[in-house]
Amino acid sequence: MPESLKLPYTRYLEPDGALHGSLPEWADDFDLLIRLYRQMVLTRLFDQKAVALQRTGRIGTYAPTIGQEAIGVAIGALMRPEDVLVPYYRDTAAQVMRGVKMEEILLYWGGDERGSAYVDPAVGQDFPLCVPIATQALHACGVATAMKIRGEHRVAVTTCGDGATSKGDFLEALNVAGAWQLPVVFVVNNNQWAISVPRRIQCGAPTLAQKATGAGFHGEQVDGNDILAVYDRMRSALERARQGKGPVLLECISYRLGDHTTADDASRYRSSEEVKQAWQEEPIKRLQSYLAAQGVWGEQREQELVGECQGLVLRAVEAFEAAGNQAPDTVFDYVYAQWPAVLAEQREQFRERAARREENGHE
Ligand SMILES: Cc1ncc(C[n+]2csc(CCOP(=O)(O)OP(=O)(O)O)c2C)c(N)n1
Ligand SMILES: [Mg+2]
Repeated sequence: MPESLKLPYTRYLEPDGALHGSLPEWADDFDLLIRLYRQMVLTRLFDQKAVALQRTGRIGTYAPTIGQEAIGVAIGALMRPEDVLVPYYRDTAAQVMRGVKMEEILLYWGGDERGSAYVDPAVGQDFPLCVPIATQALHACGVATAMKIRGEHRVAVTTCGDGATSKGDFLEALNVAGAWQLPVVFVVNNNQWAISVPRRIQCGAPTLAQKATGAGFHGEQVDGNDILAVYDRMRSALERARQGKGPVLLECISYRLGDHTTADDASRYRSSEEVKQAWQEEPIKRLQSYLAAQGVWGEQREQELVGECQGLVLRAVEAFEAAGNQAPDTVFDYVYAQWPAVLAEQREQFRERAARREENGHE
């Protein structure tokens, strides 16, 4: 590989929690590390509950974040309230830390529009989830352009998967970000799979981070299962963008431990050995082992934490169930500020059909 394309790769913790080199100064703050650990545990417990709710028919399709908690937690911990998160569908951890309620996330995956109408003002100007792959990268550049024109010291952060980096939208976003030196951070969650397409055939480039080089700005790789590494590099990326020094692309190398979504069965296209191997690298156990070795974590604290987080998840489920169902025709409400006439007609037809179904005894 040409020297100019050799980009940094950062790891501080080995998979077993042992130190890999020396830690940056900020990592001496054990209260901070325990806060990060707590958020990863909360994210995983929420995730398990969400999958269980889908399996029992209480929400629709859900995209698990299992194995990728370090990435979302680092983003959520470091962004400032005035920054703008332009997320994709595997950003539960970051969204919750920004102020999105867990019950709102369940409402979203339950097909309820209230799941994208965040009630906590702390969420600020963050965007709702984006399902069309990579389109959010362009939205983030629009946001960052506005910030730059107004001379604000704010950053737009957008996330996507490894597969998304093959989309034209993503590459167009990188191009404009580099051309205009926008205050935007692209976080690529390289979990090795785009549904059933593995990273090795997704793209011919040795790294995804080097796509930034082609667009004229800084890219680097980080061990996405090592929250200390993600936190450190994200911190520096945000600082750089905030100071007007241009965009950054952070390729976080992780692994999708779960199915793509609850509608997928990953055992059809990847081996159980591969998944078993990936479990050895996962982020929660890694930080837990490190904290335990430092003497600041143990069984008692673990049990208390799990109990506390399970309580929070349970309360979110109760709030989700108490919200009740929205009228089915609310799907028409949020697409256009001014409705095209044809949609008004379709909504009327939809209502008539729903009323007929009800008369005939269907739900
Ligand atoms: C424009 C568009 N094309 C196709 C899809 C269907 N789709 C949903 S997720 C996905 C794979 C995305 O993989 P990746 O970017 O690696 O993210 P991951 O789900 O692995 O986090 C595809 C093709 C879509 N949502 N939008
Ligand atoms: Mg992927």
